[in-house]
Amino acid sequence: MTKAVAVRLGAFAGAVALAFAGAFALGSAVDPVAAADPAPSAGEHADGGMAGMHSDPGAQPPGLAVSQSGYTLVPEATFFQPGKAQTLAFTIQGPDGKAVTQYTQTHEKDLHLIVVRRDLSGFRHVHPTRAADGTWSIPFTFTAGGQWRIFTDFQPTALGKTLTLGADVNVSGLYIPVPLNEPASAYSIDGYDVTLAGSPVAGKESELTFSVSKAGKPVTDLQPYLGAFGHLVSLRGGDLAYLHTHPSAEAKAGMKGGPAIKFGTTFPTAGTYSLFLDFQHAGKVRTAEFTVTVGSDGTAIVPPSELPGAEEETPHGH
Ligand SMILES: [Cu+2]
Repeated sequence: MTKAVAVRLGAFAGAVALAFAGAFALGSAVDPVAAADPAPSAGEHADGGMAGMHSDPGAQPPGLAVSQSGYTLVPEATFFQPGKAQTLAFTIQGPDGKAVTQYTQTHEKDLHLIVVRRDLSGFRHVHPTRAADGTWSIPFTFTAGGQWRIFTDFQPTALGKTLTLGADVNVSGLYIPVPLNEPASAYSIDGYDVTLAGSPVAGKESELTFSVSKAGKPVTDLQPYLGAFGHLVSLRGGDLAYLHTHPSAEAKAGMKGGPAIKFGTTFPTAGTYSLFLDFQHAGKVRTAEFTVTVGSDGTAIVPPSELPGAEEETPHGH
């Protein structure tokens, strides 16, 4: 491990342990360290995904820092009450110290906001609105006490590449951590059953296939949501490093998708990841959650024989 990485990891751990003021001070202090890093390798991709990770093993995945490439996430408030509608507001401060107001859309939005408690419960993917002065805000209700992480996924026009900056905020009240789901290949929500198949290998692009069914019938009319039939956010266990992937197939208004949604995802390291799949059907966006163990040898999430193959499955009446 290089010294720069050690310093950054140490500062990050400290930031987590401290209250917000300390966290942001450390966040700023960390940035010069990042700036002192060698130039990004040719493998570093402009899409902010993890595609370039394996070509530069020393690089940090997105979402671990409050400040990167001269841009800093500055929350307006970092203390909240649970169970109460409040305003979650922040700015993205640019290299000139001013709030950024020029963004390039990614997945049909200028900025994507992911909010999740540090135990990976309470996941939300929402889209705040931006005021003329660059302040982003959204009414938000934190469901329970604890330390929560907010991720902002955006592309400043001046930078020309996507950044994911993250910061912790505090929600008062009793904190009862929720254990992760056991690794499983099926998840049910609101009458929808979602299965997951794949054999992810650390450091390589792996195909993940989700299949959506309802009452035993494959859903074949998934609706486009933000330009795709599904959005997948994966968070690494232990540090909540962030991967946002979307299907290679574009989805336009009026198109129908499903039951299968395929993603090419590169998990940077072996370990446990929490996967959150947003999909839209009948006008509503739902999130399916999976715990996935990624190995270095491509072990199947579940034997394919146990999965309902999207193509083979024959819907039938009763
Ligand atoms: Cu979004």
